[in-house]
Amino acid sequence: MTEGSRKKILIVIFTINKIKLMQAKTFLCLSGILVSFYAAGCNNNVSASTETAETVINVDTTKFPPVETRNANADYSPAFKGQTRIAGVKTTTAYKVDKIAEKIGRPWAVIPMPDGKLLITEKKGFMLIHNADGTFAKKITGFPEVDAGGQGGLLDVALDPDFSKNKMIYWSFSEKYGKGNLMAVAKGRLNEDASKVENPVVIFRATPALSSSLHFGSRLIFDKDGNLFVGTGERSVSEGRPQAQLLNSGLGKIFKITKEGKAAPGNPFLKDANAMPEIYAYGIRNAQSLDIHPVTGELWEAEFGPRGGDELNIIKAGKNYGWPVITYGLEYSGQKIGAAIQQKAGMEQPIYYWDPVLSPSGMVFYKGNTIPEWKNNLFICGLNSIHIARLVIVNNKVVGEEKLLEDKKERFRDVAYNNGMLYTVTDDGNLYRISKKL
Ligand SMILES: [Ca+2]
Repeated sequence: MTEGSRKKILIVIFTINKIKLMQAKTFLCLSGILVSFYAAGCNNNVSASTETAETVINVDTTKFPPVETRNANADYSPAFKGQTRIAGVKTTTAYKVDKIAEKIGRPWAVIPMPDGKLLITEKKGFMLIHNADGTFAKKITGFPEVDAGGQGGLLDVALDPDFSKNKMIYWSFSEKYGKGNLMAVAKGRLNEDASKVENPVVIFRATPALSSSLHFGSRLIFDKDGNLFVGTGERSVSEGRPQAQLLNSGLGKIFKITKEGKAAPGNPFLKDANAMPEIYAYGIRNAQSLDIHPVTGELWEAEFGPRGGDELNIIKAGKNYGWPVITYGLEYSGQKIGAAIQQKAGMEQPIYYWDPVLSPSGMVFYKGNTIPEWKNNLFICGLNSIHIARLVIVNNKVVGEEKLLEDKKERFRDVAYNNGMLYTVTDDGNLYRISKKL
């Protein structure tokens, strides 16, 4: 962001605070004009003008240095200013962090249910329901066997958009298959007392199977049309890595499938006879973070880089996200990867990257207004980095970064939003609630 555009933002904030006193109808009319004014003065392309003015209220991106102060692993330069090590921000609204459950094993995912309870997956192959206050409610069994070990197990879960009526749930897991294993997606119906999943059936497999306990991805998220986005990895073995670039392989991809596991209508490679029709985007290393932006409706993804080069991407149909051809990271040995290039025509740039790494696991947009400065901010769990990254985003660019919950010194595995609060689960088996201090 340029200095000039920052000033314009501040003018917009000031004006909006003043006009909050006006009648709602007048406010709506004026804010449209103000947003247009801001958009016109900004160097960035504005794809979602309604996002802009609201997002930056109370966020001052001029006070603090970048939160990352360590040396980078690679000596690569970003493709554009602000692609890494953005200015630091600090939340000014008072909030509290409560540990509301502990000793819940190895949780991998947490999502809210329509009644406010939390559905938590457990890597070993079952799920738990906890009440909103953290107390244990149910253990759900009946899932097909998982190939546990390493990064494998029962991984993500998503509720059917019509869950209240049909009680269908979808989950991803590592499955023994052929001579190896792979990431599979299954669905089943939660029974009446929510203790068992009925009629589980695998609807999709990210073939081919390889022998590896790593890089299964995965995340699941429904789009507004009721199709399911699925992110997976390239299995972190030499045989799998180059397949991230191959459209006839299910490794290192983002898929879009129907509730039956078929290619979603409109998928970008439906007419390519050599491509898996379920592929939505490719060139992915290991996607463990997906969410849909609450204003733009676009799919956002975070993925693990190797040593350095963790990425935040906006996933668009048919696009190539570059792995392993372009990357801001190095091999774990310190060697350069491939031709050691970071940009290439026809390959998408991450909108943000980390070196040293964040190790991004689950992520979620803060979709409410309870903590106003967090509205539409992105919260990403860090594993090795033992914090939750808060990213302030304006016009699809990261403009501020904050480290949250550093004092817990835990590996954050997944984070969910519900009713103005965030819930996060850790590898130590703790469930935390982050809420506004009243
Ligand atoms: Ca990439």
